[in-house]
Amino acid sequence: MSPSLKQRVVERAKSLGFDAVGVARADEPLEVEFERYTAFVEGGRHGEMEYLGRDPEIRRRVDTDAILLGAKSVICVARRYQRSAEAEASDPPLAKLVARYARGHDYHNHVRKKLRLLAKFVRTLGEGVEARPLCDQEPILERAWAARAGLGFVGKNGLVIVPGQGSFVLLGEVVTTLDLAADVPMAERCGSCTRCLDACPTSAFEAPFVLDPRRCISYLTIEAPMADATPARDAAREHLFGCDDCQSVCPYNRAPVGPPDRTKPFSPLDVFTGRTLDDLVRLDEEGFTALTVGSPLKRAGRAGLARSAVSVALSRLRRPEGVAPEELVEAERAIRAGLEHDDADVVAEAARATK
Ligand code: B12
Ligand code: SF4
Ligand code: SF4
Repeated sequence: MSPSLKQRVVERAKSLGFDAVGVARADEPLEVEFERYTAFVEGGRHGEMEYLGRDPEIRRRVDTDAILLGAKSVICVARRYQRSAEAEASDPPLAKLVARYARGHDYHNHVRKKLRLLAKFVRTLGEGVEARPLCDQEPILERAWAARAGLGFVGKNGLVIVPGQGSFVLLGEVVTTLDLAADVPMAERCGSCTRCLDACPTSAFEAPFVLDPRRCISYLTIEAPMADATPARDAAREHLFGCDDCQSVCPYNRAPVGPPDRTKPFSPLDVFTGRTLDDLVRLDEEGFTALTVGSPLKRAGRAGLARSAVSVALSRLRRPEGVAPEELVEAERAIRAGLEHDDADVVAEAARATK
């Protein structure tokens, strides 16, 4: 164990643009966190996200050859993406219907590129040192490792909150055979606050810390846009892709934001400018590919994005209080486009407007 090696890792991570760094021991399996995961899957909460039920053992430990045999440390990093309120206020209206992390370029590419560079650096720190970068895709419990690495604490909304930075951060890891001094986990700091639980439009929290994704707008607009969940969809309102409501209200997200160039990759892509809901519903395959190239929105699929656009339109027409007249006109156009869509689920969603 060498604190100086760790210091070099932390400095390199920071110089690559990560906002927080922490280290957890990789050779101690997750225990209580793994039990929570098991309960989650046994309760069927993963819904259509079948991948979450696979490879449970990897979710318990990362020091086998499934991730990295002989791993000693998990270097956990966070990349903040919160932009200033002023910058967000001038986002195109369509972009404002998209979760903050997804308005710009697909963050996976950005964060993975930096993680690869960090792993490359870690390999230079000792003879035969191995290091593997991970981000989002691998079957590991990233929030549990980040919390163990003292990067932040898990809030009642389930998000890792980094004190001084907030929860609008993306997580990544470098798992390595290098033996680094581990950090100490942080105590939870929510206290008696329940703002996130109260703000959730679809009551997706079963209890503090425990989310049922099948009611979460993020799941219903990104992972399973064709899932049958009418009550939750009706409650979703102005959410086209993802949801930030349980983070927007969190007092930890009032921390001052950094200079705009730090969050440039998360500024809305040009494709949002001048586009409306009905434009999304009318996209053909070619148009969808052009719109979503390099964008996280691709994950919803063409019909999925159209269905969510129709759902937003439907909620505007059903509850027009506070909706601007031009937004109602836009909603009517989106419903008409939905009724002519080539996907039966999109047509069925639009047809609800006529009932
Ligand atoms: C599948 C997935 C989803 C699913 C399901 C989420 C879920 N809760 O399971 C859906 C689509 C709903 C989703 C939504 C979002 N996601 Co997501 N998602 C993932 C993914 C790929 C896997 C998560 C997973 O394994 N779930 C299974 C459950 C059991 O594990 P878990 O979510 O870590 O759950 C923990 C809690 O249940 C907690 N817990 C349960 N009971 C208790 C009790 C106590 C006392 C405590 C302390 C903790 C606790 O412990 C569990 C294990 O640590 C991860 C990446 C990864 N590989 O980890 C990203 C990830 C979690 N998502 C992320 C993001 C950004 C989001 C959204 C904000 C996106 C958006 N704006 O729409 C929302 C947030 C919703 C929310 N409130 O959690 C980030 C979170 C960053 C952060 N700061 O925490 C991650 C880490 C991706 C990344 N690399 O940055 N996501
Ligand atoms: S992301 Fe939205 S729907 Fe999901 S738990 Fe948070 S507030 Fe609820
Ligand atoms: S809103 Fe309150 S309860 Fe929810 S995560 Fe933030 S501090 Fe914790």
